[in-house]
Amino acid sequence: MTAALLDSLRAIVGDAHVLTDGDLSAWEQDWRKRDRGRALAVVRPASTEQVAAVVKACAAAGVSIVPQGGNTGLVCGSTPDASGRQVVLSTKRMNAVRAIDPANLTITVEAGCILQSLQEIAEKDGFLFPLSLGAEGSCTIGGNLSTNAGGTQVVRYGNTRELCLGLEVVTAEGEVWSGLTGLRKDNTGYDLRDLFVGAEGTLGIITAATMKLYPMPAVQLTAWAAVPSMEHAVELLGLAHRTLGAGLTGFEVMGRFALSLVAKHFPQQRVPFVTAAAESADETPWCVLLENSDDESEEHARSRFEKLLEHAFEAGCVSDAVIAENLTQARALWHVRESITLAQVEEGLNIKHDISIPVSRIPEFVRVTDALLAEKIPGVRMVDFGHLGDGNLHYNVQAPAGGDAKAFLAAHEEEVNTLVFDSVKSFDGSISAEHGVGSLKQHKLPHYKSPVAMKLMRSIKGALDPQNVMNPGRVLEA
Ligand code: FAD
Ligand code: 2HG
Ligand code: ZN
Repeated sequence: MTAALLDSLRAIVGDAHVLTDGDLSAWEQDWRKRDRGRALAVVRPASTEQVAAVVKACAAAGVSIVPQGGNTGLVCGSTPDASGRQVVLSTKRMNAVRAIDPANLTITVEAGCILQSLQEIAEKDGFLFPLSLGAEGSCTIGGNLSTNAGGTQVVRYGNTRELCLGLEVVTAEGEVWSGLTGLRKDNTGYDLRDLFVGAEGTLGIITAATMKLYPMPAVQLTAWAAVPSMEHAVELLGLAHRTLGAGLTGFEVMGRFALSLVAKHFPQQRVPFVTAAAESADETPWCVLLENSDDESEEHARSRFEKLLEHAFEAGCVSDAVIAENLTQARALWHVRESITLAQVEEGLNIKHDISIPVSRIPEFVRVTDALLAEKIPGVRMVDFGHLGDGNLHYNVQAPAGGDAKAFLAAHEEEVNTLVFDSVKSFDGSISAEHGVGSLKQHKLPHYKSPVAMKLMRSIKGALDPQNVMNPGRVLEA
């Protein structure tokens, strides 16, 4: 049976694109190296028709499929399980731009298009594609859509879902749904597009998408501010909304310890207001990175930014600040922010919580949850940072200094997760703001979503994928 399936797959995509031997770790191992599965084969189709044929062949053989884009997901959703019975379907060869419609402000691309390529193609035509995240050099638009990725410009442009107008999808039965309409208005029944966005490959395979473009702002300025407390960071956010209006396109918060890890592991980077030791009480507990996009001129943008920071100093919610003088400085500041995840990798295994809470309640959440954790596991180190403008914190827990991180995770991961997620629930938050559920959190979901929500989700899965071919064990239990 397996040999017959492999023969069919080779006939569909060509021998060279069905990988079964050699080092398959790039497809079998997740980005954080938390999970190493084993694939029956890695299949690399080049067209929607090939994807449909692969799905039909796998479904007929009773073999499940794990769709994979850039494999940068952080919740173990894009790698196979250990059974050796799953096919990884990589979309990487499907990366063409199908169309740009400048009047409609849309671009239609295939699912395997790398996010950074999409940004660059849009920019060449004078447009902005505003999705932006640390993994943009390797993640794909299909993966972004399937996780409904967030990133650093959500405060102005929304998540990937808000940027998507249409999809082409291969269903779990191997049929092609062509929904690449590019329409901004279409009230003709259930929104199929929105079912597939954020489904993490459990309902079908996204093969192409029509995405929104925006006019490129005349100028983008970046500022970095030291703030005395999380309360002050929230106050600064309110001021920024009022002063910059729609010009506020980024508002990131970073804790002192998170930044100290960047200073420690990447000493060539200059981290404003924080040192690698991060021990001095003189060092700011939090920093904020702000981005101001302006359609008039640099002068206009700068004067609005200065006005905002002046008000913030007067109100006591900023203790120090710098505005980047040029693009190189702005990029260096963003690079520090985007390096926190990598600095955490250097520091050792950690427990990630990608949570959202109403912005107004974040300071209290951090205070209460920090205290609960410190009481339960003395010495744990909090790596807090994230998209404060969206109420999204990466509330990550690093093992106590000098300890064995692997042993720490084995002993404490489940209790730390339960403590943090219970606290999130008590603040009316979500246990996954932007990374998704994958296989890492699927067992937690029924505890934090209502029974009715879980029943509806299972009904949708059952209706669209009755054979459970698509990414089983992700989002919902297998
Ligand atoms: P993959 O990892 O390959 O897959 C992710 C999920 O989507 C899997 O469940 C997979 O089965 C499914 N999938 C992939 N392609 C398809 C398809 N064509 N059809 C159906 N299902 C599919 N995420 C954020 O939201 N915001 C951030 O700021 C952010 N920053 C990051 C920074 C770093 C350094 C890293 C490593 C990750 C970051 N991420 C962030 C997480 C990750 O980059 C995103 O989840 C991204 O959207 C995943 O895209 P991908 O192509 O790598 O998808
Ligand atoms: C980010 O915002 C990403 O940089 C990754 O979502 C978060 O590493 C993390 O926990
Ligand atoms: Zn994030």
